[in-house]
Parts: sequence; C-alpha cells; structure tokens
Amino acid sequence: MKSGTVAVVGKPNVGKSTLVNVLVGHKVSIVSRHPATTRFRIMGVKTTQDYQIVFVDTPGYEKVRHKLGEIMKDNVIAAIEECDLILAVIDASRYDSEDREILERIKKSEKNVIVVINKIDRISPREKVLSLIEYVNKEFGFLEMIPCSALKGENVDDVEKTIVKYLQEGEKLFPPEFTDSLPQTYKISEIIREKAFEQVYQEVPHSIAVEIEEIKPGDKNPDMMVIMANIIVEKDNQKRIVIGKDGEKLKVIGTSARKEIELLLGKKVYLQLKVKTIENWRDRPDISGRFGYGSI
Ligand SMILES: Nc1nc2c(ncn2[C@@H]2O[C@H](COP(=O)(O)OP(=O)(O)OP(=O)(O)O)[C@@H](O)[C@H]2O)c(=O)[nH]1
Ligand SMILES: [Mg+2]
Repeated sequence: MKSGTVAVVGKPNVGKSTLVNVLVGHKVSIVSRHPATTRFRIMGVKTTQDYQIVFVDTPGYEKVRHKLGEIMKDNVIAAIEECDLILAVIDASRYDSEDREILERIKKSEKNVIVVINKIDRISPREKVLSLIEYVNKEFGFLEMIPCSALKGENVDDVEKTIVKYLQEGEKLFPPEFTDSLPQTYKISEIIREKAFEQVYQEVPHSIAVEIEEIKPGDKNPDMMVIMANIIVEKDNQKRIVIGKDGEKLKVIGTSARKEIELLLGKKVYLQLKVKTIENWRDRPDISGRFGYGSI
C-alpha cells in the first residue's frame, strides 16, 4: 500500500480545483470562471486497493491585497511545507512571470514536484505544448511534467499514475470511504457562494461570503431540510445588486443552489436566503473566521 499527501498549487484560475475534483471523482471544491475562487485548503481523498492519495487543493497563489488574502497565502505555504509531494499546476495558454514566482517558491521547498500543464485542449497545434514543457524544464528541472486537460479528462489518468509512482509505502491516512474533509455546512455554504459568484461576479467580485444560520428538518415534513443562510457583502450597494430588481437575482441564486444542495443531501430542501452587509469583512479576521476562512 502506498499513501501520501499532495498539495495542488498554482496561480489563480489555472484549474487546480477542477483537477482535484476529477482526480477524487466527485466535487470537493467549487470551480468558477473567475480567479481566486478557492479560499482555503480543501482536502479530497482518493482510495484504491493499492494506494491512497490525499489531495490538498489550495487558493491561487497571488499578491496579497487584504487580510483574507494573507490568510489564503499562509494556507498555500503551509500546504507546500506539510505535503509529501507537490502538484504545480500551470495553464498551458497562460504561462507567465506569476507562474515563475510560484515555481521558484516551490523549488525552495526541496520537495518532489510534478508540474501539470493544464488546459491543453486550448492549444493548437498541440506541438506548442512541447515547447512550453522544454522551456519550463530548462528553467526549473522538476521531476516530471505532464500535459493534461482537467476539464475534458484528457491524460488525467497519467497525472494519477505519476503521483502514485512518487508516493511512499505507507498505511492509509483515512478510512477508505472518506472522500473529503469538509463539514456539510461548509459544503452547503460553498454551493451558495458558487451560485452567487455565477450571478454577480462582475459587480461584486470577491466581497461575498456565505454564513449558514440554521439547518433543521422541516416542522411539518421532517424529510425536508430547512436551511437559513445569509449572503454577506461589504457594502449596501452590493446588497442591492445581489438581491436584484424585485428580488430576481437572489431568486436565481437560491433556485440553483437549492437544486445542488438537494443532490448533496439526497433530500428536498427549503432554502431561505437573506443578504446582509458587514463592512470590510475581508479585513476583519474575527468576522472572516466565522465563515471558515481561518485554517481547517
Ligand atoms: N479549457 C479548459 N478550461 C479548464 C480546464 N480546467 C479548468 N478549466 C476552467 O478554468 C476555470 C478555473 O477553474 P478552477 O478549477 O476554479 O481553477 P482554480 O485554479 O481552482 O482557481 P482558484 O481557486 O481561483 O485559484 C473554470 O472555468 C474551469 O472550468 C481545462 O483543462 N481546459
Ligand atoms: Mg480553486
């Protein structure tokens, strides 16, 4: 039996969470078109007869702009330092100095590193990927470089095989049925955040957090779950945007979140969403800690 922890690290939006989700085989981490979606370390576990891989998905590594950003960056560094192996993800169509900075930081850790060149489905002709591999290899000389497309599932099995190649012999770290580290309430809040993000990203980029106030079986119908949650924003004008004209936006967010939460819980759900303003919550660790953005 082989086992170990793998930190998945890279610039925002390169596809780290998408890759972790396909490798684990279900949705562990929310994904979006927009950078800085993942906010702290998220663990997903893949267990087979022969091995167990514990993936640690991390927030995109980038310049710190607020207190929450600092916590996010600390989480990436802790993941790098604590893991057995690093999966450094880059976007085949967007390799730049930010990637280089991260790769340099990773190199310093002296860990085994596999570089995943993701989004190759965007590259044509495919030979272009080869020159990127050659270039990065010359610069850093990491153990392995694997091109793949997490979105299309292309070559993802190769990524998995290569990880297993570098895992040490060891016992399972978690029971085989364990697939992720997240409490149910956190998953529910992340689903709501993902749907809100889809609707209002342009206007309210990163000021959204979600707080679950209550989850309980329905009074009349105990098979149904009643969930009360607050969408937190930083300013009153953002609150108006999230609610939308005649409550339209909030309704769309609520409906799509409810459907996915029903799938997660395997039950009917009554979801009540409210929108609240808490000024500058991202700069207030007392507040952001409440939404689970400390460390886990
Ligand atoms: N074309 C293409 N798009 C991809 C691929 N993998 C991920 N994406 C898309 O890239 C976007 C970002 O994906 P995420 O998985 O959220 O990226 P991330 O690296 O976790 O981003 P942060 O959490 O913000 O750091 C989403 O729109 C994905 O659908 C891929 O292989 N090909
Ligand atoms: Mg992510």
